[in-house]
Amino acid sequence: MSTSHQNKHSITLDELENIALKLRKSTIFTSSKAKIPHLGSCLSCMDILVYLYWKELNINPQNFRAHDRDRFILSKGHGAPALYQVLGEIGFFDKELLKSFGENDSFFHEHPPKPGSIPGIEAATGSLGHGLPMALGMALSSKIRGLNFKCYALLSDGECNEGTIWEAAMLASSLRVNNLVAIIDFNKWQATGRSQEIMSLDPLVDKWISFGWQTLEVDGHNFNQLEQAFIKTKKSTQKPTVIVAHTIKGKGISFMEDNNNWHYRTPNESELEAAFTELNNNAL
Ligand SMILES: Cc1ncc(C[n+]2csc(CCOP(=O)(O)OP(=O)(O)O)c2C)c(N)n1
Repeated sequence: MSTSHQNKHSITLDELENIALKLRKSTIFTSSKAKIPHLGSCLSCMDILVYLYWKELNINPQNFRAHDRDRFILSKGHGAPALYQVLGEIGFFDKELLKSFGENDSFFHEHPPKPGSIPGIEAATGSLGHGLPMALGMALSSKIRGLNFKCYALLSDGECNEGTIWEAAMLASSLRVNNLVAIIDFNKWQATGRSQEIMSLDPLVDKWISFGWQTLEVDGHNFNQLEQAFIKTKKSTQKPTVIVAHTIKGKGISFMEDNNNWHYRTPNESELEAAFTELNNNAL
């Protein structure tokens, strides 16, 4: 079944599960082939990306420069291999192009390149801490120009150690930028260890509440909970919204789940086969 042209409202949550499964497979395959790291990070946020692109964002891949399109910024830019799969699957570009991922002269880099290089990429990210401030600027421009689009930024928990996140958080609430949504992929790991041990974010939910945001907490692998949360973002008349999404780094592959070695490792042939077998067995 082609997943690219289905009506947003007709697609079921079960279908989203199958899309996410398919894209987990292709992400693992391309990252292994290119030997590009951050698989654990990609699998952690895949369900959130699938929900956003198939159910939430008002972006037409056939008219991806429309002035009033919603903006999505992958602030955790190292999750780019997952985003590329999503953009290719939904029709922003020919998926065949993704075969060049990681090769010399490929458009598809380890992190999202400058806007304009790849359809659907709104911002060059990778240096953590900048996607939320950029999304805030875009959300303000939406209001100033009366265009009424929404802006979304997907952050990682380690990224919330950056001061720029909290500067943007303060400014967004003080300017009542209610068309801004941050989603935190809260997998409790960073590159080199547990977020709790490196620089604790506790109490993360209370921090965002005290910064004046509508703050929601969900299981980031549960499409039903994601749906309920995104419905609430539209009801906020004054505040920006943050969705703290509890996730599992490496989600979907038992030997990668909650194992931070997969921040930097890529699978060898037998691990790749084991990963595919597991994903095939989990198809609905
Ligand atoms: C400003 C900045 N410092 C350091 C890095 C190197 N780096 C890449 S990923 C990462 C941390 C990953 O942990 P987290 O941000 O929580 O994301 P996860 O992979 O767990 O989703 C770091 C420090 C970076 N990309 N940007």
